[in-house]
Amino acid sequence: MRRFAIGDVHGCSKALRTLIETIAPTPEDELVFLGDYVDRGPDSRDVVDQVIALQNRCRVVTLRGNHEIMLQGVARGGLSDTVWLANGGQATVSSYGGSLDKLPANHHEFFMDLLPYYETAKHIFVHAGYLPNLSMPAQEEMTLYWNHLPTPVPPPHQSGKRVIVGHTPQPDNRILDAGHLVCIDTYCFGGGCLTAMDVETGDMIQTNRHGHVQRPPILSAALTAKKIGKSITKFCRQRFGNKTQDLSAREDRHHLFADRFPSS
Ligand SMILES: [Mn+2]
Repeated sequence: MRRFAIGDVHGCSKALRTLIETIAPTPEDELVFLGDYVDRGPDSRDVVDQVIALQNRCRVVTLRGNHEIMLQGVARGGLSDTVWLANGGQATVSSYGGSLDKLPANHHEFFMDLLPYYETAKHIFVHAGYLPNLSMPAQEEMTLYWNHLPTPVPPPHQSGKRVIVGHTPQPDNRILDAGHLVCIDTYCFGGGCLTAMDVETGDMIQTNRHGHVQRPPILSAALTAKKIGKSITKFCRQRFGNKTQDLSAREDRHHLFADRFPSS
């Protein structure tokens, strides 16, 4: 059994489709979604459809993000939609054909059933963050859903469990890994990528909003270094090829030395 945490999808349905295909979950695997399925990206409706369909394929844990709170506040709570529409909600409304009245019943159920956090023996999964000295049931809504991670990040949670969060966008497709706290929101809708992390092995799968698999940053950095190394080697061979060989010959080295420091 593998357990993956999946960061903020934000309507990036192509990224999610490729991510799920790449994970290729079996019925024993567990996928924990950290919330913010909707808003900003192009197809929130399709994202929700995909997550619902996934429930027939493997174990799926779906957490609530602040964007689902805003959507539900508007769709069911009678709240004004002004703030939400300006914060990515317009894209969601468009994906539902121009009105939240067109939300299917199973989508309403999906949003109703989202969890505030999820705890396993070794991990806590939550959308935004935690206060270290409070048990998870005692956490406040602002902490669970809304506040970005402070700098420096909070100390370990009192349970000693590693906490996996989304919500605070991380630049350059790199997750934030403080050991006791990991943030895997890698800003998919804004040009970054969607991250899935196997919480046992640390293995990561990343896809961009066009649905392409991204190379993990460490690997691509290594490849870049290799490329640069190769081109430097090639340049040196072309420019200094023979001389380099000459220098390694003992006599010539002696000769060179003699030129620089004339004995007379
Ligand atoms: Mn969020």
